[in-house]
Amino acid sequence: MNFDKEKPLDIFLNMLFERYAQQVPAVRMITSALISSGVIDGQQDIVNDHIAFRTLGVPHLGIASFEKIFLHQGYKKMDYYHFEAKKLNAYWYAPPSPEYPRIFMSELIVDDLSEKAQEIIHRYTNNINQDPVDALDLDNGLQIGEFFHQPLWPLPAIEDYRNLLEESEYAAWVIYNRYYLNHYTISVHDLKTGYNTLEDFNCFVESLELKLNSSGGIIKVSPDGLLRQSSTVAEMKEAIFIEAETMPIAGSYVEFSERLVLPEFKHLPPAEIKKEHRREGFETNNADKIFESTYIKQTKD
Ligand code: OOG
Ligand code: NI
Repeated sequence: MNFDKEKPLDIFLNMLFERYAQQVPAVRMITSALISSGVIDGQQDIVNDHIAFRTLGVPHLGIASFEKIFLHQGYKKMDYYHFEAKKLNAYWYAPPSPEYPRIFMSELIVDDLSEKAQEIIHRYTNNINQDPVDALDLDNGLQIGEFFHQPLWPLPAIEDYRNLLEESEYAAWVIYNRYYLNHYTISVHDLKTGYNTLEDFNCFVESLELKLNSSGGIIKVSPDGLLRQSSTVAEMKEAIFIEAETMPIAGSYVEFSERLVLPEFKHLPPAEIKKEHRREGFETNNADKIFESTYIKQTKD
């Protein structure tokens, strides 16, 4: 990531990344190991395939609110994805120019949860009676950066967190972590030989003693075979709830993606392959499993 520091998008993406790198040890571990292995000179040499956010589908919040931030920066809304069992909707957004990451934005369909879970969520969000994004100056990168890290609802009670966790691990994650960056994604096909396939990259990550998400297999592959993804399991962090109660909860994680060259561009010499010659977008079945990087089944051991 080598951003022109003047643009609001550069400013808030850097703010998001800085906090994420501070909070998620795997981020710096992987970057440092790539540097000491001579693969890259620094973070700026890693191509960020996409970043992801999670939201709650309640009035004034959710995708309809959150996407305004990115649409204003020139992002284009692309395909829709639905996750029946997890009760989620998602879209991906194409960046205004190729040096910026794609965005994967999902939302919990709160109306589909039990009465009890809805009651818990609404207790936290009921005071929000207008879209908080409408109050932002979307040309002010610093203000947007602060918005991502500023709580929109009170710190949860531990029993509310536990109750949500039982029904929707996604709901529990958002009630605590809010709009923190959920993950960034290292584009492995942009690295050098020995690191530029997901098989090789996963070996390297495992050599750092980081655990990979095994839901649906370590490497998630789209039906066309061209989008391949893996991710670390979110590290558990001791979280502080109201009344100073604590409990370890899932934070954020790191993803790795390999986008293969589309059949119609297979004839191009490797040096001429650009982003637009590779598989675009996302894949419902891959994403469905990647969500589980913060789920207990993956984080428990
Ligand atoms: C997003 C999971 C999906 C992808 O690349 O398909 C995803 C999340 O965990 O919020 O990142
Ligand atoms: Ni992702």
